[in-house]
Amino acid sequence: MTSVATDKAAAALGKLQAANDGRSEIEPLTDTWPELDEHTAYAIQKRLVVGQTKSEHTHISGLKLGLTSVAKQKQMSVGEPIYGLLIASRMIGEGDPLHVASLIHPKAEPEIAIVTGRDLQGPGVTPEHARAAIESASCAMEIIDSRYKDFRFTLTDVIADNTSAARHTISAYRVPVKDLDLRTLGVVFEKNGEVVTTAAGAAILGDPAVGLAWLANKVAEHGESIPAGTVVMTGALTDAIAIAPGDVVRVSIAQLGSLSLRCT
Ligand code: OOG
Ligand code: MG
Repeated sequence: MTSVATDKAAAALGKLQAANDGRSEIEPLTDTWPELDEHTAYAIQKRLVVGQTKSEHTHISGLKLGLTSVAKQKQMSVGEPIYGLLIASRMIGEGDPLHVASLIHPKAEPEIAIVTGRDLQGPGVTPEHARAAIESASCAMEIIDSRYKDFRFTLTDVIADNTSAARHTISAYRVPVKDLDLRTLGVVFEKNGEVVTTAAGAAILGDPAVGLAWLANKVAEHGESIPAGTVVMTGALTDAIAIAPGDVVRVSIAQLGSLSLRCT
């Protein structure tokens, strides 16, 4: 990074942190910094999250994929996957409510979370390697909350904003994937007892294992690997839906069970 880019990155970090702390929206970084590149955006993301984990005395608890389904890529007008970092203190325990006023404009999305059982070191990780590295899968939900006004962003904006990550909840029921084909698991997403969207595991790049392989190869570009035992949220299977106090959202996934979240 040149010193000008370093200054811009520091300013961007400050803006994102303030938006997060003050629950206030900002304009996309690229409105005034169109040359923000992917590498710099991931560097900003890392610094943002490390700063947050230090100040909140917590730690990074896993990885998340984003924009891995056609539904999400279309909804957000960004045509490629991204990854972000999960923060332990942002996890909502099963059955605990989400306090909507703690966020800016939250949306809920149904996901499959996996836990790896082997180390994955890119480059060159294939979907077959990744599939063999998935130990278990669980029903999960992510609450995204872009710090950008109206969720308007480009690829690099959303990467810098830790891919809109806000809260996540993962069922404690972990199903071994040995005899499971994640592609064919049916998904039903409900709000207040009505079905809003449906999908199948294959919505994630054809197979969540393809998403995991993409992730292993992508983090390798930043000198990182995925150690055994890593929790990975594999990305929204359908469009995200806005939530408000009083809403109850529920994800049900064949073989993996279901998970509800009450919004207060
Ligand atoms: C970006 C985050 C996308 C997913 O699962 O696709 C994401 C956004 O839509 O704001 O987490
Ligand atoms: Mg997500």
